[in-house]
Amino acid sequence: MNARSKALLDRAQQSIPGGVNSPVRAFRGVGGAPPFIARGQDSHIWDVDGNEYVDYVCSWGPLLLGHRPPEIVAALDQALATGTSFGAPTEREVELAEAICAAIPSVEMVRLVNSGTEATMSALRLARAYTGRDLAVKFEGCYHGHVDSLLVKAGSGIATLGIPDTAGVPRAFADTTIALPFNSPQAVADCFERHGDQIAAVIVEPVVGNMGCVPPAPGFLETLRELTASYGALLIFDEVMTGFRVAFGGAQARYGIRPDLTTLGKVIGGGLPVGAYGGRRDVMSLVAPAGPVYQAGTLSGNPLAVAAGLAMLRYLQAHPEVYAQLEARTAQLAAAAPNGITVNRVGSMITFFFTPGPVTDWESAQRSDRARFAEFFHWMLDRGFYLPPSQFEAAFVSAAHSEQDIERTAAAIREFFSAR
Ligand code: KE4
Repeated sequence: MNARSKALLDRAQQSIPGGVNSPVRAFRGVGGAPPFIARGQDSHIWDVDGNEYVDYVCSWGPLLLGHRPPEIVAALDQALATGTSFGAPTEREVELAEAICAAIPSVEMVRLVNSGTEATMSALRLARAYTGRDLAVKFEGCYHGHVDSLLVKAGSGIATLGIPDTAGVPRAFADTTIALPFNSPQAVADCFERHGDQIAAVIVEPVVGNMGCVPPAPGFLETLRELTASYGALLIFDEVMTGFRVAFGGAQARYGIRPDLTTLGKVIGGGLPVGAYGGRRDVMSLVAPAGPVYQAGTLSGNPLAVAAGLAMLRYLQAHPEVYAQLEARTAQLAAAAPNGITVNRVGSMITFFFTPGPVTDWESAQRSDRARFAEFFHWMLDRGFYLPPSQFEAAFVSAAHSEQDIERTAAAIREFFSAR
């Protein structure tokens, strides 16, 4: 029953494009109308019609501790008591910057922004300034936010909607980006042989979440590190999704790679709008007002988002056991899938691809049966399990997901496949 959601969608579409403030929320990838959410608590959300769900979207990654964890709610209450925004430096921003730098050794300096898109846009501008070069290399199926020049063969909502390459991006911008197959070291080597002296940076999701979850093949990240170093390009790890999720130090800690720049978001905001970019001190020192690379933001480092982010990072630092729990519970979900379904998982990021697989890049991800995924999605939704509404997205498990949540979800997954 979702009469109120349906009515709200009709109403929303009069004043908001598609009725949503981010395309993937519109369920275009799975059909049907999205439930409008009324509230969340721990691992559950309730829609405006009173339906309850176990939430595996978790706001697309930020809610590593689930909805309204007490530590973050308390930090927000405390911050609210002293103001919401000053547009001036505050001590807590320094504490969050220091916490990020302490957690991720490659990040010697960091700048807070308001979204992952701002982070990747700024990191790319910085890399171009530092190298004096224009070209960027990205990978098909990876999504780095809606940065004009990076909306080339992108993943996430672009892949979900099947938009070849978004309208409104001038050819000249798109031509500064080279898109290569993920997990293809030879393609990268050939590209550097041809364009190496013009490449400012390689930007990569070290564990892809935006074509669905696709781990790096052994040696792939190492190849990116070696080639960028040898040709004088910068390696940017886009850890907006993986940062503090696949490990406290992010994917770079998990795979032992030291990028030149790292972009962050999601978890470091604890559910409020925060992004960040950081890395080598000699590179970051070019950022205004210390250097000539301009980047700014009215609400960058705002007290509420920083308070939530700081509470999140401090909790994770004090409770490292969270990561073992996330691994174990997400592995239980993975085990529920039958043969013929490819389950890719890294930590608490997981995707059920409806293809025998393996799924190692965008081409193999696209072989998935989207109609079958949509059927699975709605079968699960009708039974109270809220998965990402797209074959090309990662699902997320939080520390709030209980053994019972996981067991019930796994049972539903097994029942779906046993019945068809
Ligand atoms: P935002 O601008 O949405 O905060 O971050 C952009 C971004 C950058 N880099 C990576 C690796 C990302 O995953 C994202 C955003 N992720 C999507 C989920 N696939 C956000 C969900 C949405 O677009 O509504």
